[in-house]
Amino acid sequence: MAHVELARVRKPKVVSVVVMGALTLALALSVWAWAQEGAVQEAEATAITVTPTTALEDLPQELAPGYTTFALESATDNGATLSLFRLKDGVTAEELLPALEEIDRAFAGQGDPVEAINAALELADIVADLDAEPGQSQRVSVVLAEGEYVLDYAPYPMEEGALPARSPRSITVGGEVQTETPAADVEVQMVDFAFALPAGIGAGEQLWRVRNGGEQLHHMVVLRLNEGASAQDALAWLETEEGPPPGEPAAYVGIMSPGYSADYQMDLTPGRYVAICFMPDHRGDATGQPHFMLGMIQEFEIAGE
Ligand SMILES: [Cu+2]
Repeated sequence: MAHVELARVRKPKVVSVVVMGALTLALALSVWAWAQEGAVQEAEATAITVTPTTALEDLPQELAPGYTTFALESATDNGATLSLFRLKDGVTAEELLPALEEIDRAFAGQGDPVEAINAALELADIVADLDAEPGQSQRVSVVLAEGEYVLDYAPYPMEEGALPARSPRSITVGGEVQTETPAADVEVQMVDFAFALPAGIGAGEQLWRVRNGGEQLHHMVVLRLNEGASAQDALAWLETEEGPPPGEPAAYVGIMSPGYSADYQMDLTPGRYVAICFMPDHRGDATGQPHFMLGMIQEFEIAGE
């Protein structure tokens, strides 16, 4: 099955997939698919759910601050992404959209992804990021601060090489905090350039709180390693893209800006896993290298029950 997944090639979503080769890209994209099974649950506190039939103009334009869940369900024949941006002071939603489209073009080979990412980050932070393969769903919970937000929904382009059709919706977050933030089972830190995962993470349903404590964008693709495979094998495979992959996609934590954290309901089986960040080095010297080349690849274990 993994080979079938890997053979599929689709256009990358926004910021997710920069300097990767085709196979790596396909792997990262197919990760979204499996992520769903482990990460999806019905939520009582879901504030916003977007499905293929959602009338985007009917989504709430105002939300209370505090713990909020966003859910994305994709169509059976086409996946989709849902990203939440918090606008910097004085920036409007109308200004953000062209910057996002510039990123799309850069990833399609018409521009410099690092420049395009940094330009967009001048306008907004990435608060949450969902990606659901065809017929799948994914959800994330975040603590919203007051401010002006843009929720951007984009079905995957139907044609190879086409750019996503973005449907941004403005949301104002303000007023009294209405919700409580639950305690997390597992806390994970992402920094430049490493993952800090606690030892002894339990199997089964676990609420992971993943924080970006670095100065660059990060995300986390989780692979379940094949018997006997290691993070070294994963790195070697990512660098060469030769032979079968050393593991299967198991979960996905979306892109987030520095200082943000997001909750994902995981449901991993006991075994050895590797966490990988594909974001390009986009600050300082901005080599554009994927973060896994700079150390952001970490093996970890899910303990038996
Ligand atoms: Cu990273």
